[in-house]
Amino acid sequence: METSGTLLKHLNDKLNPLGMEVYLFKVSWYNETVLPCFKLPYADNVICAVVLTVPAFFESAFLPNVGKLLEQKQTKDPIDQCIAFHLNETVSGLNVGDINIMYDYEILPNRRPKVLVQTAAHVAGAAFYYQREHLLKPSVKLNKLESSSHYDAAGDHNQNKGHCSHNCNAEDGTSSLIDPWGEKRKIYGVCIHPKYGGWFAIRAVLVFTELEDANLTKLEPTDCVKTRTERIDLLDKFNGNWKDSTYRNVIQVKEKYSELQTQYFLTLPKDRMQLLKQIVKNQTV
Ligand code: B12
Repeated sequence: METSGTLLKHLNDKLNPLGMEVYLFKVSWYNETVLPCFKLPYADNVICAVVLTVPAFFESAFLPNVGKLLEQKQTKDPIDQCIAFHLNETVSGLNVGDINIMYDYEILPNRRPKVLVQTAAHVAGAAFYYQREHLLKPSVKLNKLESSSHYDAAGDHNQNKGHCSHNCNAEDGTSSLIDPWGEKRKIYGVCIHPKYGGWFAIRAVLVFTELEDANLTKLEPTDCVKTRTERIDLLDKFNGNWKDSTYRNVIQVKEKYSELQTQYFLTLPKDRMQLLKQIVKNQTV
């Protein structure tokens, strides 16, 4: 039977060379953070892994297999198919019992996401999840009672819970209660990776349902967008102009998506097959 340490090593040994990163967390860390309607139905010490794809994924794992993917004539999105293939292959043969793999795009019959991958990335220490609440003061510690979650316990959208009662001041001297977007506008949060800024995606959460570790060490996410001004800028860019990708560059990054990868993701899903056929044609000349 694997321990959480040997499991993490196995996952990263297999997935790092493919441009994927893995971070572990306990169910309790996630469940303590989200509203009841999003909780995962597992015991507190059950081990989970959050899986990211970083810029190298496209060239290391995806492009080399595009030819094969096209031959299979699947209806599933080719990137999703590629990720599922590698995750299944990576966990096959592990002696850990039942594994529940939940992908970022999976939605429950009640139309809620199966798992909130940004929260998972934050609690696992993979990438800091910046939300509207982080403007209240620098490095504010959120907790579920103070945060403005978008659903209440019954799962309804709730946009009026965003006010923190603290009268804390931001580092630039302005009142923490001033929210630049006003009460009504919905502002989505975004995770920033310390090495890749916004040039990554959070693809899946694996639940190792029979593996428990009460002593798993908690890795804190790196807070790399520190000031209120930078955080406003980040959320403005993510919510206003995400298509221009400037939100991804809010910190100095070590590596970003190649031109081809950027072109691929900016292509409408319905036109991606055509682009892939062109890529395969170019690979063979
Ligand atoms: C539905 C969805 C959308 C919807 C709605 C967005 C939303 N955030 O609600 C729409 C279609 C608008 C959308 C758009 C985009 N999306 Co989108 N989307 C999702 C999806 C599938 C679910 C998000 C969701 O419904 N959340 C529900 C709400 C309630 O969650 P929440 O706001 O985080 O609230 C929870 C937290 O606040 C937590 N909480 C409470 N207190 C505290 C305290 C702490 C410290 C923490 C950590 C958490 C926490 O509890 C709350 C729940 O109870 C996720 C993937 C996933 N499965 O998570 C991708 C995801 C959020 N999208 C993503 C992206 C990139 C985009 C787009 C740029 C398009 C794209 N794919 O390229 C645009 C940009 C947004 C925009 N400007 O419009 C990325 C974000 C990556 C990142 N770096 O953060 C994700 C994670 C997908 C991925 N594979 O990486 N998206």
